[in-house]
Amino acid sequence: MTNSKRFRGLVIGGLAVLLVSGVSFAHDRDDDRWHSDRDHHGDSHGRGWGHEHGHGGWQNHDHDGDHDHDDCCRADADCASGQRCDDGHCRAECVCDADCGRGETCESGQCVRSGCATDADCAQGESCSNGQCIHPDDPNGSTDDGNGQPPPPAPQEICGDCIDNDGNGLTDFEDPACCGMQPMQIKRARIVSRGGTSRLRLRAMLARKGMGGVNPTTQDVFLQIRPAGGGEALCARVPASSFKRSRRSFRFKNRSALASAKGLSQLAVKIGSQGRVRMQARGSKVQMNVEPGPMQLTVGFQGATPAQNVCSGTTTSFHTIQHQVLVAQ
Ligand SMILES: [Ca+2]
Ligand SMILES: [Ca+2]
Repeated sequence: MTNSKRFRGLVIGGLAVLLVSGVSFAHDRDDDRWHSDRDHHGDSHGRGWGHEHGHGGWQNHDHDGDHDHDDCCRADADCASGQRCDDGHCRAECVCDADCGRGETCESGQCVRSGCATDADCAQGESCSNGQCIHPDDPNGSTDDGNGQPPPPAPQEICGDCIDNDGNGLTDFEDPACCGMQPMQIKRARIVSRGGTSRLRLRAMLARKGMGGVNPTTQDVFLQIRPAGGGEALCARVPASSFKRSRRSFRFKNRSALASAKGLSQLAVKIGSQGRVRMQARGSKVQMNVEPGPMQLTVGFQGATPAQNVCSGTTTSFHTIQHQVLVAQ
């Protein structure tokens, strides 16, 4: 082959390569444009509201026709926990503390109640104490009731109203909130049921010593009886003004049908040496009705303050000795 023929051959070969490459480039451009159009088509519909394939929701469509969930939403309920629907998209509740309310910080995308450094960190009406926002009506710093109001204070036992105020099952002088209990020793106890009332005879040693400070002419005296674990059967109050004193003996006689005595006709207290105290109580129509079984008996002397209350009590079992007649064992 001559050099001129070899040169023509090379030129023709080069042109052929260029032609083939040009076709390939043109096809690639079309292909790119097709992909671009398809991507644009899919994106523009996938993020719309219900124009694709009749879907009315928040599904995205990729070029393979698959339906994938994205973060679009109409309401907070469409979003994952801890997110909220903001302008059609699920977003974290917060990004920084500034997105949260007063007294809250942003933690892991959620606003949480935080401690405080100054009163300015707390809600209106609260103050910052020991790093916690507290309400003036809630000095212990307990949380509010969810409505911005402090919870009501826990009920306290009121001694001497014959009500279990704090709901712990113990009324007045039965309740340790009113006074400590001296051990009572029953000498005689007899209860005869008479329908709605009972005949009562009771003699007891309230204390063998150390109780000599009681004074029924300055302290109201209470006699309480309740079945163990049950409701109050009797809560009788004899006011201090109803007692008469004779040396170291104090006696009440219910001549005026004193209502608070609940049918007790007599109640006597005698103080012996070394603070020994004995008590008797009786009544023919005492306003109580009890069944056989263990019963708690309590006698309370109400002082000017709860700290000055003095109590004696015991739990003893009553059994039937004859029809409607109960005695302590
Ligand atoms: Ca009470
Ligand atoms: Ca109570």
